[in-house]
Amino acid sequence: DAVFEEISGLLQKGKAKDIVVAVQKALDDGVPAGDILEKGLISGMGIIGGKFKNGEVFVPEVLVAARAMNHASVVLKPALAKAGVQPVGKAIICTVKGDLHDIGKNLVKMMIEGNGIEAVDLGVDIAPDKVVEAVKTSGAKVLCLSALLTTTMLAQKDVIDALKTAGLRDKVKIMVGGAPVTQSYADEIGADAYCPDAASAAEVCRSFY
Ligand code: B1M
Repeated sequence: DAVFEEISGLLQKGKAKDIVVAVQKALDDGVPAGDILEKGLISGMGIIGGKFKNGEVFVPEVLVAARAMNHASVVLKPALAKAGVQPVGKAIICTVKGDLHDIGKNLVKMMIEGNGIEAVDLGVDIAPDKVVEAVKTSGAKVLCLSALLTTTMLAQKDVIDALKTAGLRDKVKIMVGGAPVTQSYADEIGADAYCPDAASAAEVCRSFY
């Protein structure tokens, strides 16, 4: 589809201003927000990821693409959110210690908010003790942990262990996600759920309320 190819191309080139215009136009033309996200933005970011891996592009190109992604997401947010949903509760979300990737986390945040859950976003590179503190004080029933590196996915386990040590493991349902994470890894570290994408994360999160 030409519209998705255009959006994917603008993302790969990191054209933040142009992509905002293109995404808004697609929405105005009635293209579903979920399709713009999956077939345009996430698909474009996947292409950049492949080129990054092969050494065809470098960190600066990936950063401008990430910036374009964040700009485009802001335009999509109202369309992804279900109109007039009242918050039913809170969920904590963060990217784990050592990891700075925040695009997936931000998408999950947008989608859970769209499903009527208030997101307590701790940010990126969050140490286990910060998460423990948030579980203690926020009153959130769900905790979402994002990790994009094979090295930092191990920090998801550190968070679960820290919560056990603090006697708070049963206070929250723990959901894990991010590109290297799998169902079997989630089972191994004792998470309550693994979510491969933001849409399923929102569904699963909602099911805990
Ligand atoms: Co990085 N990076 N990066 N990077 N980067 C990857 C992850 C990599 C796979 C690229 C590659 O080599 N092909 C590779 C990891 C290799 C590995 O560990 N096996 C990698 C590397 C190596 C690195 C650095 C080490 C590079 C370096 O400096 N030499 C460095 C590490 C920095 C750090 O974190 N300490 C680094 C840096 C960066 C940038 C800063 C340049 C930038 C991040 C900018 C930002 O986030 N603000 C960046 C980017 C953009 C990527 C790629 C290209 C794209 C990631 C992304 O945003 N995808 C990525 C390659 C790739 O994934 N193909 C790559 C789009 C996003 C929507 O998908 O995050 O998977 P994703 O989220 C999905 C699902 O996973 C799920 O839902 C989302 C939407 O459907 N999900 C969850 C995510 N979190 C969830 C949490 C949940 C549930 C679902 O909770 C319940």
